[in-house]
Amino acid sequence: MSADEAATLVPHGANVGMSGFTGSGHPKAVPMALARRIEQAHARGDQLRIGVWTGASTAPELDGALAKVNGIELRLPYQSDPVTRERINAGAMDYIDIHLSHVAQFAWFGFLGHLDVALIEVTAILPDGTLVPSASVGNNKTWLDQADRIILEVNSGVSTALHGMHDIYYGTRLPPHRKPIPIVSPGDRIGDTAFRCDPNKVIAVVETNAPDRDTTFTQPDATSKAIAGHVLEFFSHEVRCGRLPPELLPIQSGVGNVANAVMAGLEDGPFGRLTAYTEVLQDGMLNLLRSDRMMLASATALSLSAAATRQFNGEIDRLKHKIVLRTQEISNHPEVIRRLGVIAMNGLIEADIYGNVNSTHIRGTAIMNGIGGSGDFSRNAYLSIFMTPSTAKGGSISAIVPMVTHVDHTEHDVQIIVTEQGLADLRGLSPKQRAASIIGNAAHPSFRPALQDYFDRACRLSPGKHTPHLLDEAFRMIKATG
Ligand code: 0RQ
Repeated sequence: MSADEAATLVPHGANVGMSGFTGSGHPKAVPMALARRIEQAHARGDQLRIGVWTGASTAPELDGALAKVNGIELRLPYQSDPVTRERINAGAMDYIDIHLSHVAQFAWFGFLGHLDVALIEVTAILPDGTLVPSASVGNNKTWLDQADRIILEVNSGVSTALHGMHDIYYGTRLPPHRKPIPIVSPGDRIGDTAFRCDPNKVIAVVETNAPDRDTTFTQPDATSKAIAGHVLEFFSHEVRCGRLPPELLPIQSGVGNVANAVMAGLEDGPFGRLTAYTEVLQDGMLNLLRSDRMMLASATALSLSAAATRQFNGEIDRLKHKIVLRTQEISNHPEVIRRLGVIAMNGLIEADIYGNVNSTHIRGTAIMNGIGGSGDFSRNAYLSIFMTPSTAKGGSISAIVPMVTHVDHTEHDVQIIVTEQGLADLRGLSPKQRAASIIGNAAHPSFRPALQDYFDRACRLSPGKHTPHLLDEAFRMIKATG
C-alpha cells in the first residue's frame, strides 16, 4: 500500500519500533507520511503523538520530520538530529538515553512498556517469508518479535547483494536461562542471514527506492591528525611493550571526524591484518577493508557517505565476506567485548582532571546526542580510549575541566585520554597521579595554569583527601567560559 495509507495504521499513543542506526536502514516513506498526518491532526485539534524506539540516530526524514510536527511523545535511545535535540531541550519531548546494548533486553524484560508497531526497512522479502535486512540491523529483530503489528518498507534502492552479510542471532534468552554468546573471534557467524517474521502480524508493505543519509566527513584537519598521531604512536608503544599483538586487537571506533581520522591514520600506519568489533562502519574503516589493511569488521550498521556507498556497492561481492552486520545487542555485547579484548575509541564533550567523562551534556543540562554504545565498549574494553580536541568553540572552552558537569563514564572506565596536545595514560595511576597526567598531557596550554592552580589549591585545602576538590569553585571555569 502507499506510505500515506500505512501511516493511518499507527494510532495515537502507539509505541513504534523503527529500524535505523546512524543514518542507515531507517524507513524512508512512512515516517514522513505519518508526520503529514500528525500535522493535519494537530491542525484539527486532534491528539496524535507516538513513542519512537530505534536502533540509534536516524535521519531528517524520520526523527527530523516527526520532531518538527511535535509528533514524538518519547524517544529512545541515541539520537543526533538537530530538531529532535532542540525539542528535547525545550521540554517538548521526553528522551531516554540508554546503553545501546541494553535496549533490546529492556524491551524483552518489559521495562519499556508495550511495543505496538514495528516499522522496519528491509532489502527484500524472501519466498519463505523471512526478511533480508538493509544497511543496518539495530534492534529490528526485537521489534519484529515484540510488536503486535508490522509495517515493512521494502527499499529497492539497497543492493540485494547485501543478502548473506547479516548475522541475526536467535539464541538470546531471558535470565536465568541465558547461555554464553558463542563468539570467540570478530568474524564468527552464529545466526541467520535474514529476520524471521510472523506473516500474520504484517499489516502493510510499502515499496520505496531511496538512499540512506549521506554521512559526510570533512578531511582530517591538523587537530584530528594530531590526535590520530598520538593514538598510533601509543599503539606502536604497546606493541613494543608486548601488551598488544602486531595486528592490534579488534577495534571499536565511535562516530565523527576524529574517529574517521584515526582510521585514515591506520591506513598509512605500520599495522596490518587488523580487525574491528564495532557498532558503526564509517568511510575510514571501509577504506581499511578495501585496502586489505583490515581483514574483517563486525558492526551493526554501515554509516557511509554517498561516495563511499557507491564504492561499496561497486565492490560488494569482494567486501561482503569481510563484513558481518549483527543485531546491536550482539555488536555491543559486554560479554563479547570483554572476551575479544576490544580497543574502544570514542569522543567526549568534557573530561575532568580525574578522568570522569561527560559524553552527552552541554553544561550538565542540555543533551547533545546520547551515550550510544560508548559505555558498552569503554566499560568492557581491553583499552578504553577517549579522544577530543582540547578546546571547543574556537578555543574558548576547555574540554578538560576540574569536575565534569555530567558523568557518563566514570574514572574507573577511562584509561586513556587523547587530545591534539598529547596522550594521558591513566592506567595504574591513583587519582592525584591521574590529575597530573591529564593536566600535563591533555589540557590546552591556555587552560593548564588554571587547572593546575585549582588542583594545587584543592590538594592544599583538603590535605590527604583521596580525590581533592574545591566544591565551591569546581564549576567556576565552566561558568566563566560558558
Ligand atoms: O558543536 O559543531 O555546534 O560547534 O559539541 O563536538 O568536537 O565536533 O566532536 O562530532 O566527535 O562529537 C561527544 C558529541 C563529540 C560524540 C560527541 C560541541 C562542539 C560541537 C560536537 P558545534 P565535536 P564530535 C559510537 C559511540 C557519545 C556517543 C558515542 C558523541 C559538538 O562523540 O555523541 O560515543 N558521543 N557513541 O563545539 C560546549 C564543550 C563542548 C562542546 C564539544 N565542552 N562545551 N560545546 N562541544 N565539547 C556511536 C554510537 O553510539 C551510535
